Amino acid sequence: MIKVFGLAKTWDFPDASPYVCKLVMWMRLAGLEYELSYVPWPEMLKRAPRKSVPWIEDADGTLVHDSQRAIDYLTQKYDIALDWHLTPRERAQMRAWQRLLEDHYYWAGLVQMRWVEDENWAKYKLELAAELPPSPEIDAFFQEIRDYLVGEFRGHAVGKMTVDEVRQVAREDLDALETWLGDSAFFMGSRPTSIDAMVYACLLQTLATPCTSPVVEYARGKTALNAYFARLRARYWR
Ligand SMILES: N[C@@H](CCC(=O)N[C@@H](CS)C(=O)NCC(=O)O)C(=O)O
Repeated sequence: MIKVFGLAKTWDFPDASPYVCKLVMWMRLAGLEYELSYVPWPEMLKRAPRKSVPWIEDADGTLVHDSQRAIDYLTQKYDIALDWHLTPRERAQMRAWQRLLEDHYYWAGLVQMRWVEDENWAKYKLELAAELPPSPEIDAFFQEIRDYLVGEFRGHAVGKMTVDEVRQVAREDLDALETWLGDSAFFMGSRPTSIDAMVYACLLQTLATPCTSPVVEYARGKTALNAYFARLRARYWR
């Protein structure tokens, strides 16, 4: 059995991290059996090979860190055919969408909302710390993690913008996703491919969040994205 390691079940998400949600959705798309285990903060920092989630442990003990490296490894090892039909140009498009979602939307759409905005951070922290005994040490630890994440956000290009500017670029990402998807059943056409895993993870953490944000409201108004999300959820998640 392949083991996937994440942080914590959060709200209606299999994990707090969209990268873990991506990996478990990919395992479902690929038809691979897996077991999801949680290694919450602060334990995660000691156990994760690169101090971040996800990582996997294959049946033979091989450890692979990073959602995409894990997907590439599993695709090769288990001969996964999800993307076989794609042309080199389509693979290049898929790579560009992956980068938009992971290196831009993650920060603009999700990190600002959950880690930077005070009201949403209060909700998120309660969820992240739900399994831990409340104590001043735990509070101090989460303050440290928040400072670290907000520092990373500020060091990233979008973190130099105002709150409203960041929301605007997140909305632009959603516009691009909606336009690209159009009336396709899946993100690259009529069949599921690897990129559906990250599109699904980002939509899950945007549409199904209890956080309040104009970006969430905007996403909930996107017809094609909502229909796509509901379709994937019904087919692969329930
Ligand atoms: N490129 C990595 C990104 C992983 C990542 O940023 N994980 C976050 C959670 S969403 C994390 O573990 N952050 C902890 C940290 O940066 O200390 C992947 O695809 O796995």
